[in-house]
Amino acid sequence: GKVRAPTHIISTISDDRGEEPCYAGVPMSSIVEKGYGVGDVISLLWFKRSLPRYCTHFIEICIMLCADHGPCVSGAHNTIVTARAGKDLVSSLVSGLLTIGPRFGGAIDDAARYFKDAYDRGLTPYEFVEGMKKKGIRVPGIGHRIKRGDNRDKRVELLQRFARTHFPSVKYMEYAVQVETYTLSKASNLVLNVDGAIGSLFLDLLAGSGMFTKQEIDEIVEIGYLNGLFVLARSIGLIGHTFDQKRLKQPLYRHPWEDVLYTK
Ligand code: Q5B
Repeated sequence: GKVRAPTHIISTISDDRGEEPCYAGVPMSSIVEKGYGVGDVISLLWFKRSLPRYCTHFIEICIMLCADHGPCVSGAHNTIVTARAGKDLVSSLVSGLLTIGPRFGGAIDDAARYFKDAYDRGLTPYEFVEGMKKKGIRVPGIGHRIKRGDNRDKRVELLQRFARTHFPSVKYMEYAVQVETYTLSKASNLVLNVDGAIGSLFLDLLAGSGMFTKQEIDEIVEIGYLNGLFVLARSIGLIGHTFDQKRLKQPLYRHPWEDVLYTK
């Protein structure tokens, strides 16, 4: 029989060889005719399956809520400075994206990892938080520069409200809320932030939807899919900031001397 020459690439998520492209086996015409949204496309290309509507709606809410958070956050600041240096769209976008990491926007995967491990091991919030402190690790998903116990993040409330209404179970989110109650008793800045809310709620989506095996959930958490939600979402805002600066014909940015402490 015919022997297939070894290939250099294996791909399992999309195929463009037929009459129309397919995402995880679903032809483009079905995606359009069935009125799929971006949440469905993410489900197909990231998770390789169609997810129930409440899950794709949740994904879309995450994207909308994280699309931008004003010009002062790290990502937007970098993008604005780069656009004002006369750089092109892609350069301005990636300079903002490169700030996404453990402190800014990129704590979703670690929040999911640590909340899952602590909940599954039955740790009390006290044992979890104090255990992290002993290891010198900040609790991912907790803490915010401007949000406080008496000035909560509306995005977190919106995500929680949606999940409480539509998810079969919100056990990981409720655990994260208990952790927040404990951390807020220590300091008012230690709120559950948007990364922590998405991280814990995505665990609930994975565990409660019945669409993933335990092994698949462990793999998703281990590989770290969830920061991708923030990266994708914030790209929308960073592109907007680039256009805004170009539209406003803003000159080269130079930071004011008065705002620098020059010291030896
Ligand atoms: N402390 C976020 O810190 C921030 C602690 C903690 C234990 C913690 C910090 C943190 C974990 C990473 C995380 C996502 C760096 C944040 C986001 C998207 C965004 C952004 C926007 C958007 C803020 C003061 C005292 C110190 C610390 C202690 C702080 N966090 N202890 N666990 N997690 N969080 N990142 O205000 O005793 O004085 O030494 O790393 O989840 O990025 O809008 O801006 O949409 O764009 O700089 O929302 O919380 O506070 O560093 O001065 O700490 O609190 O040890 O204690 P800050 P610091 P002490 S959402």
